Amino acid sequence: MRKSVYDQIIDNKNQGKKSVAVLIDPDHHKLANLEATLTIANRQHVDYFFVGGSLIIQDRMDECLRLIRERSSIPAVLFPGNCFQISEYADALLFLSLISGRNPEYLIGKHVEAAPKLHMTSLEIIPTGYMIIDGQNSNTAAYISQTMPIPSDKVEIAVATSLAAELLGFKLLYLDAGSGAQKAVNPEMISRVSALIKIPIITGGGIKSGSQAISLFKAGADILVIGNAIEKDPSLIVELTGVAREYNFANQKDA
Ligand code: 1GP
Repeated sequence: MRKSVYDQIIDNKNQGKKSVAVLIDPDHHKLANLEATLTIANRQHVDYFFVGGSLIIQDRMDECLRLIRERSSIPAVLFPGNCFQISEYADALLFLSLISGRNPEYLIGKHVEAAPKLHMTSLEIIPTGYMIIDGQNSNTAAYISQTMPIPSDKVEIAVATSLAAELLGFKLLYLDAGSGAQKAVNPEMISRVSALIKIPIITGGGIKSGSQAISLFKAGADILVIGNAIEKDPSLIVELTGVAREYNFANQKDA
């Protein structure tokens, strides 16, 4: 039997293994493009697909996930922008609480609305502390949630928020500069957070190159999420997974 997604993430963290997740926004992907991305992702052994978007307008979530299931054995993890983005065709769901903000709807309100439906699914639910970090351009998630991102130079706020998330029992932390961010999360912020917390760290938003990926891995990020740059050029998957493999080869320890 396949390990749960979270057990896999923890095993990887214990072994010092870094991972790459390809973000699929069902609104952005035409199915033909998605097939091309899946082919490269399979060949390059991408670790996860994250599926979701801050504002999905067309209802193509199930269609996308069915295609992923049909063509790939890579786990599909829902990264929902709202409580309608729930699908049985995924393996797991990041149950996101927007802890960088102070909007009760995104801290607990939407969760109460989604919980009865989630309870009836077989999805693996992973409670995740989600932080929006300023990525130097407008951020759809911040706009929709009516919250303010953490400024990118306020490392101490990100550290304190991360510590609170771990103490509250969140199982993952996600520091997100936002889809299409001009500036990815500062490696210095990741490094200060990862020095103090034990739960795995996901980061994404604005990652476009292997060199950025290396700095974020070195700083302590466990999973990098890349969406826009791969939508524009799916062959970037080769570079990013190559960087992760090299890093893992040089740094991996026994569990
Ligand atoms: C956004 O972290 C993800 O929530 C990915 O961002 O599309 O900029 O890679 P990009």
